Order: sequence, then structure tokens, then C-alpha cells
Amino acid sequence: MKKINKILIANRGEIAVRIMRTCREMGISTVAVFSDADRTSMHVRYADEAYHIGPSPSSESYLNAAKIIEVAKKCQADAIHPGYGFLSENAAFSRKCNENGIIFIGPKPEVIEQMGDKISARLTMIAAGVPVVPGTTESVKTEKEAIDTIMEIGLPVMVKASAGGGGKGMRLITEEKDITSLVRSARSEAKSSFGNDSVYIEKYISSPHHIEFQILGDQHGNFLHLFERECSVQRRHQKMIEETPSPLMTPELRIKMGEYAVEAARAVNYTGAGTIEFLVDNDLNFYFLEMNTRLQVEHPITERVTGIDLVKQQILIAEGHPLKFKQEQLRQTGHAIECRIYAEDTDNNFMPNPGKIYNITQPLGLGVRTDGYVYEGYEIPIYYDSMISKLIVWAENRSEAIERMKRALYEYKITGVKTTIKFLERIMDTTDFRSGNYDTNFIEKNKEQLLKATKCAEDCEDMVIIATYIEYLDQLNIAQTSKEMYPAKNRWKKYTYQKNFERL
Ligand code: MV4
Repeated sequence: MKKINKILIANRGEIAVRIMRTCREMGISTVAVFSDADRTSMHVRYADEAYHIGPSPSSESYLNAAKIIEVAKKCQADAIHPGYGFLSENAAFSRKCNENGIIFIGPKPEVIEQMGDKISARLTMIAAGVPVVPGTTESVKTEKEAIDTIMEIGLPVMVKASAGGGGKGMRLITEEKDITSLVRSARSEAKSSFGNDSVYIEKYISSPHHIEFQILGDQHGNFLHLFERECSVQRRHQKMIEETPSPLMTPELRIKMGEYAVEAARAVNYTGAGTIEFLVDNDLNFYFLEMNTRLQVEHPITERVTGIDLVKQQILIAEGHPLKFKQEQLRQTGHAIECRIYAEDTDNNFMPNPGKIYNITQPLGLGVRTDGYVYEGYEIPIYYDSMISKLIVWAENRSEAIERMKRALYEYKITGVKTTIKFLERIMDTTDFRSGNYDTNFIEKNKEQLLKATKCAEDCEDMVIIATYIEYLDQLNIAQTSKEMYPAKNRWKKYTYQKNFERL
């Protein structure tokens, strides 16, 4: 058992702040690292110590393993928490931490390697008796081999990069004539993205659900799962909404999938927090897809329904503590939904929209949690992910959770940059989402309704510009107080702004 007194957080943004919050509660001191662009970022302000590690591009800062380890040694950190993204699933980094006597908060390097290679992950799961998507267990080498294998599996199929995940180096093949060209393009994308052109073939599962199970494993051979998260609301492999319990799930299916998730963790002697991703088809057949060997963006919904702080568990496991609870003691209580707020222009193909946060009002009140990091006057850098906040709500049941999410989204006001808030509000109003009857095609299927507000959005945009201008004048003390300018009841009504604007 080794007590951790100081943790270096090798990350930025909302996840760095979220990890530091738990450290503070556990009496662990925190070390931030930051790039040029992040000098005034929230994680730097929140930490007990902060060290500059390089220029703005992540390749020269948050991905600079040697520099981060050098800082950890200099400030005598006991452990490094990698968050998600960046170095979180980098086996070489975790190995280097261990070699330098620093605890890497995550699984062993060999496990990261084994699960990072999707073919070896498939082989491991087959050996453990976990159902995987039908397909190859070796990389396909030649054109002929690709054609023969695909015709044997039967079209449609997906060709995927062995080193991939998250949609990169992946192609759907529906017609025999496209096999050669699509295998070739998947291979070349794999090569340029991961420096590895190995690809394999899977049977295509149409309109699947993406359901994942949170697992925990300690250093004493104990494994358990913390139930599922439904992650099917995605756009181009970018998740937008997650919820738990999954509306698709039945108690029997939950027990079955949960047992396989635990078997998957046991198969690699997993230590720490991890995720087993499954595809579930419309007949409720499920298949192992991949394992993520890190804390995930959407972990708060699991925390909310189980009452367990996952970052705290990661730290306790890294210290060598055995898990303090048993599977039978865990319950899912109520319903949690997370909406991801991105600084993106939904009317312009979700283009990232970095810039200065002019004004931000975050939702509060019963059952609401926001994990964010931006503040008024903060300039979102162009260099990193465009997700600026996560809004998590809880209620006793799903329909109340949806109403609460709508209320919280209504309260959420950000001026200065465009965000996905309005788009998320429209999702909450679709019959498919409200009924819980949706799969990974949801956004594509509902895009008319979700984007129909474009005309209205233009009006809204005018309103925001005017509102921003009025707030600007307020700040300069030129205008009267906001209350007099626009009465609360009509705050967001266009005519009020126009009238007030004309009066100015
Ligand atoms: C699939 C699939 C259908 N069949 N594999 C997309 C991201 C990557 N992690 C795996 N993905 C998929 N793999 C087979 N054999 C459909 C998808 C997929 C998807 C998966 C999860 C969530 C959203 C998705 C959107 C489109 C495609």
C-alpha cells in the first residue's frame, strides 16, 4: 500500500478540474501542467502548483511525455492522472511513469497495449467467452484475401484499423465492386493516423445501439461493473448525449451484459476504471466492440446513479486498496442524463467556434451538475477539443430527467461563442428521444427537425448579438441596469431587445 499525497494531472480543461476536485476532497495536493495557450486556464488556477510544459499545440505540450515526467519528478508527485485523451491510453507513457517510480493512475502498460490493438482485444475476448462482432481475428494482408474473407462473411461489412477506435480508419462496404478501393482507403487512413496499416473485417451491424459498461478492478483480483451507459446519440463519432439506465435495457440483459463486462475485465486482470463497449442490435444481440482503458468523458452519469466517485476509486485502487463494495451492494438509483456542450456552430456543419466567452450563466438547482472550466472573459483556444462543458442532471425517472435537462438547458446562457445548447434542447423535444426509442442513426434520422430551426436560429443570433451589446454597455455603465432594460418575463423575447436597442 502506498499513500498518494500529490498528483500531477497530465491534462487540461474540464477533466483536469474535475480530477482536482476529488484530490482536494481526499487531501491530496494537485499539480497542473499547461501550454502557452493555457496560462490563464481554470485548471492552472485551481491547482496547488502549476508548471509550463511547452507551446500551444498538444504535440509539444500535453503529449510531451518526457517533459511531463520531468515535472512530476521535480515537484515530487507520487502519481500522474492522465484524464482522457492525450496520454491516457499511451502504454509507453505509463511504462515510463512506472520506470521513474511514479504511479500511473490506470491499468498496466501491457493491458493498455493489449486493448489498444483491436485485433488482440478481439482475440482476448473470444478466449474469455465474451461475444464479439463476427469477423476476422487476423489482419487482412492481400487484396485477394480481403475479397475472399469479405465474401465469406457476407456483405455488408466494416473494415477497421487494428490500431483504430472512434471511427478513424473505418469503412462500410456494401457492394462487392467497392471492396478493393475501400480496403485500400481504410488502410491508408490507418497508416497516416496511427502509423500502422493493419486492418481487419467485421460483419456490419445496422442501426446498432452503443451501450457501454463501467467496470472497476483492484490489485487484489476483485472486479465489478457499475452498470451501463447508453451512448447512441452521436454525430460523426462524437457523442452528444449519454444516459443511464439505457432505455433499451431489460433487467435480464443488464445482468447478462454486466457479467460479460466483468469477465472482460478479469480476462486482462484489469486495474482501475475502464469501459467495455458493446454494439447491441435491434433483436438485443450484443457484441463486444472495444475496451477503453481510461476514465471516460461520460463517467458522471454513472457516479450520479451509483453514488460512487469514480476518480476517488481510481486513486484508492492505485494506492493498493481493495474495492470496498461488492456487486450485490451496487444499485442504479433514478435516471441520469449528460449533455455535452461544444463551442461549435450547429448551423455550419458543427464547425468549432473558439473565441472569447463574453457572458456565461450556468444552470443550478435541484439535480443539476455542471463539469466545465470556462469563465467570463476566457478565450477558448483553437488548439484543443471544442467541448467546453458537460451538463448532468438526475431525477427519479427518465421523463422527469428529460424535463429537468430541458429546464437546465433553458437556464444555460453563453454569449461570445456559438454552442450546441439550442441543438440539445431540440433533441430533448424529438419524439424519438422522448420515447427512448433511438439508436446510433438518431441524429441522421432526425436532422430535419434538429436543423429546421435554422431560420429561427438566425433571429436568435440577432438577439444574442443585441443582448451581448446591451451587456457590454451595462459593463461600461452606459446603459441602465439589466432589470430596467429588459424585464425578466421577456428577457429572451426579440422585440424587447429590438426596442431597447433602438432606444440606445
Ligand atoms: C460498427 C458498426 C456496425 N457494425 N461495427 C463507430 C465508432 C467505432 N468505435 C465503431 N463504430 C461502429 N462500428 C460494426 N461491425 C457501427 C459503428 C457506428 C457507431 C458505433 C457506435 C456509436 C455510433 C456509431 C455511429 C456509426 C457507426
